[in-house]
Amino acid sequence: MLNQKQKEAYVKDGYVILPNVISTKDLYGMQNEIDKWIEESKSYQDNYGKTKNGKARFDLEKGHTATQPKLRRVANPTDISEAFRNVLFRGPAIDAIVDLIGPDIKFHHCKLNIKLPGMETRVDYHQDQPFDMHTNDDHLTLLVLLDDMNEENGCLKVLKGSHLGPRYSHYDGDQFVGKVSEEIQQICRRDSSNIEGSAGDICLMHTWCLHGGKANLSQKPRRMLICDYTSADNYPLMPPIVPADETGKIVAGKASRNVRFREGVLELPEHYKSDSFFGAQGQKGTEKEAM
Ligand SMILES: O=C(O)CCC(=O)C(=O)O
Repeated sequence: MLNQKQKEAYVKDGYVILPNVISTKDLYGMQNEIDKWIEESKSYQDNYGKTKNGKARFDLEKGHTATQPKLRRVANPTDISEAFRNVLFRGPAIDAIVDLIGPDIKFHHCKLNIKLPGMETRVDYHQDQPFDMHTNDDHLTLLVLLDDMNEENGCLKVLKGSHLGPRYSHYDGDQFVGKVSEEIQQICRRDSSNIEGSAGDICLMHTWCLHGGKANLSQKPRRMLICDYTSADNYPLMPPIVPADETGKIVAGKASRNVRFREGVLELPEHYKSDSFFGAQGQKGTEKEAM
């Protein structure tokens, strides 16, 4: 599905944007689910809904009300929606992933990030694998744009080439904070590239790419689906922080009983207490015991 130039861009830059991959039908299916979830969130004051590890599935930004709903994250929408399973377990996005880390592909977990007008949620710069360490680096994050996305509505920003190293600590002293140090944040804020595009585009990003995003300062929503996949012979070194009902599901090719290792020393994360990683990064939500 990817041409040679697109494959080379992924190897060199650590990410590649592919336009118009998700069908209008699939896009509407997911957007309709989100509209329903936002409507439903109006009857809650605190995070709600249970996931496999007991944390809340629906994570609300501080200040959420029925008149101004601030649903900022849904953990593993594939657990509760066929519309999301349709896009993340089969179809063109999976074909594209096969081209980069295939032929055998395993689903790890997914989440939906929602930045509605008036919300303050931002994402501090981080790499993805430090949240879910694995035995090798054939591991990528699929980003599905559910709205047109640009600088104004809080697009994702990626530091080109950062997947080539170093692997940064995501600790501050003894505490796992899910982001890199302020010194590296500053470099990222200065030098990162915008991931901009239209609803239905996808971006495939290497697990060690530094990335983050500002708050939505526009009047347009910015909804983005995020999903982690690995090659089948890449094994997690710890239980997932955001476990899905189908973590480990083979979505292309076949399972492998071989484990492929890389050399090196890795720093394991701590399972944070908050319902989502925004709490670990220091952005409090509505949950009673936010970190
Ligand atoms: O929503 C964004 O802008 C970035 C998302 C992200 O990097 C994450 O949630 O890990």
